[in-house]
Amino acid sequence: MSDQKRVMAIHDISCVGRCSLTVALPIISAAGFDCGVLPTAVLSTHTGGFSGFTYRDLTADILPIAEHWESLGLRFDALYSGFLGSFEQIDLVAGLFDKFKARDGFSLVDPVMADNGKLYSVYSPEMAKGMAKLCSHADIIVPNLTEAAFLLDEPYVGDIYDREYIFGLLNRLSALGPKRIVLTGISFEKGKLGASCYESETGKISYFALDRIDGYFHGTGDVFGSALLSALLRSHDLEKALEIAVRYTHRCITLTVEARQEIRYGVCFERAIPYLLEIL
Ligand code: PXL
Repeated sequence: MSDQKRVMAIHDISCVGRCSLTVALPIISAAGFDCGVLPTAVLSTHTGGFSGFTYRDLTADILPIAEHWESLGLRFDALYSGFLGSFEQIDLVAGLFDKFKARDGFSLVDPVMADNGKLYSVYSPEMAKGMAKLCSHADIIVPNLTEAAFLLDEPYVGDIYDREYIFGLLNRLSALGPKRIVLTGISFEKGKLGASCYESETGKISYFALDRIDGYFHGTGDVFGSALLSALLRSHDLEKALEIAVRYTHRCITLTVEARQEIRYGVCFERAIPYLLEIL
């Protein structure tokens, strides 16, 4: 057996716009892992900020692909899911976790479906219920505040919350099933932005934030998730992995602002990869 850890990234391919697989694959590969991909859909661009995008749902390919992997006896040290192409993929992806997770491996679900209080245009409220079911099969979940509200069928509170609310939210999310929860886009101090995490086994809650950079930056959830997963595979604990992911995401955003990139084309995560390798 190889001592190089193997990852399966289950996201869409948005051909242009730097999110999902065009972010996860390079980051996880650069971190030194063997990263396979299972595309859930192919879109000409992502759905945020572009109109007229094409959309090919790849649901029908998942089972045949999984059957072939099964014949190869494959197992993955981490399975990482994000944007799904259809409601039916929820059960299929849960099945992949059961079948292909290595003995000491983990599944990480980013329940990509919403931001800023709203579901993405391609998703229905049904999808939110389905995502909660997929999260119940996951070891780690990485929702933003909007997704957390949808997962729990609770109102979205916007920017108005305190530590107590976030700690309660972390607890209620872990009651869905996952042992480790990472909530992104959290701020407990004016002018800061970061993430908070909870581990049900120890009851430990952590928070790490850096200076907030004004604006909405596309694809940062995928940048964050890919860095977090890489840090966990490098055997950092959840608290340290969260800090690494916040630092890397922050650096990507800083470089994007400096490069005066058009926001809908995503963040310049490539230029911050040397920094990620330094802090990993
Ligand atoms: O980054 C999340 C994401 C992934 N895939 C597609 C998206 C989005 C967010 O808008 O549209 C297709």
